[in-house]
Amino acid sequence: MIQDRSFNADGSLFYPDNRAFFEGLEPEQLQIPFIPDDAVSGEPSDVSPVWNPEFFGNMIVVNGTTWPYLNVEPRRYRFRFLNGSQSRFLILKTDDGTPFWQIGAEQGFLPAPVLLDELLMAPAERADVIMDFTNAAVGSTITLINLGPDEPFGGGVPGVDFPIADPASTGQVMQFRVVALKAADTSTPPDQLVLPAPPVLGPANASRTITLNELESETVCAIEDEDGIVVEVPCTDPGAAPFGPTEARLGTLDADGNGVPLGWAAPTTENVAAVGDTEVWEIYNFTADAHPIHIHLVQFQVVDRQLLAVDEEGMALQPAELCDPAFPGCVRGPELWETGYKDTVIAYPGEVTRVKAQFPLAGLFVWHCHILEHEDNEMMRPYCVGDSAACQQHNQ
Ligand SMILES: [Cu+2]
Repeated sequence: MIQDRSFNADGSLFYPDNRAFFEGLEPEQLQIPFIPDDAVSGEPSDVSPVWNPEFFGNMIVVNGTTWPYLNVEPRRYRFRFLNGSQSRFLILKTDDGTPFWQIGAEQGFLPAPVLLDELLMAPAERADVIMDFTNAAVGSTITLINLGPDEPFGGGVPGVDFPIADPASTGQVMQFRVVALKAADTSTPPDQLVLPAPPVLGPANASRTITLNELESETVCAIEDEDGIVVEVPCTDPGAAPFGPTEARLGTLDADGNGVPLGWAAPTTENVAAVGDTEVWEIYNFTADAHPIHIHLVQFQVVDRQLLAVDEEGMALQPAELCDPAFPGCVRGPELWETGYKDTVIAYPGEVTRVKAQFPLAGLFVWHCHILEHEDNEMMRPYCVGDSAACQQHNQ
C-alpha cells in the first residue's frame, strides 16, 4: 500500500487545517471571507475555511513505513499494489529497468499478462503484478521509484507534460535487497502464464451520461495584491476573479452538452431499472484534471475513451473530421492493463470514459471520485438499483 504522507517534527501525521495551505500561502496571506462570513456583496461566503482541493504529502510510505526495504531472493514475486494516496497518481518504475508483469486489476485477472516498464496507478487502483528478480545479482539493490507528480495529474508524458516527483523525496518508494536463493523457483514464467478469461458482459439495457465538474465561488471574488496577499474585492473590479475551486461535483449532462453539478442530497439520477441489468456509463470530464471514478457494488469493464471538443455552448464529442486517422472517431480502446474487471477507472480531462457493468443487487449504492479531497467535498453521489426502501427514503 503506497501512500504519500507528511509528518510533523514529532513524527505525527501532518494534514493541513486551512485553505491557505493549498494556495501556497500563510493563513494571514489569504484575506477572503470563509463560511459562515459574508462576502463584500453581503451574500454569505461559500468558501470552506478548511477544504484543500488536493493534498500531496512530501514523503512516500509503503504499508505505513517510510522508505522500507524488502529482502528478495533471485526469483519471481507476486505483489498486489494499491495506491492509497490522497490525491497523487503514482507512476512506478524500477531504477534498474526490472519490468512489471501485470496479471490483474481491482476485480480479477487480465485476459493475459501485460509487460510494463511503468505502472500508472490512480488513487484506489490496484494492480496484481509479478516482478522477476531471477537474474538480479546477490548483494545488489533495486529501488522502486515514482514519477507521479506532486500536483494534480492530467495524463501525458512524465517530464514533458508535467514535472515528475521530487527524486530526493516523493520520487523514491522502497528498495529491494537481493539475498541468496534459499530454494529453487518453480513458478511459471510470467510470459507463459495462462490466465482465466474474464466473463463477457451481455448487451447493455441502457446507456447514461454522467459528468465531473468543478465549482468556483458564486459570492467571493479575489485578487492578488503587490505584496502577494490574496484579498477579496467586488466581483466588478478589474482583474477580479471568482475564488475557486470551492467544490468538485458529479452530475448529469443537459441537452446542450453542459454539466449539471449535483450535491449528495439531490434525488438520485442514476436509477438502474432492474437487478441484473447491464448498463454503459459515459463519464464526461469537464474539469482540468484526471479523476479516478469508483463505482460501488459492481465489477465493470472499460469500454473506451473518446475526445470531447469545447465550444461556447458547452462540450460535445469531437467532430469526426478533426480526429487522428489512427483513432477513427477519436475513440481509443482501454489500455491493455485495463482489460480485466475493474472498479476504479481514470477519467481524463476533456474526454468521455465509458464503462460497462452488470448490477447484481438491489439497493442504494454510491459512486464517487477516489481523490479523497474530492469525494469528501462533494464528489460523491448515491445511485439506485431497482426499487428499494433505501432509495425511496433518499429520494423523499
Ligand atoms: Cu476527483
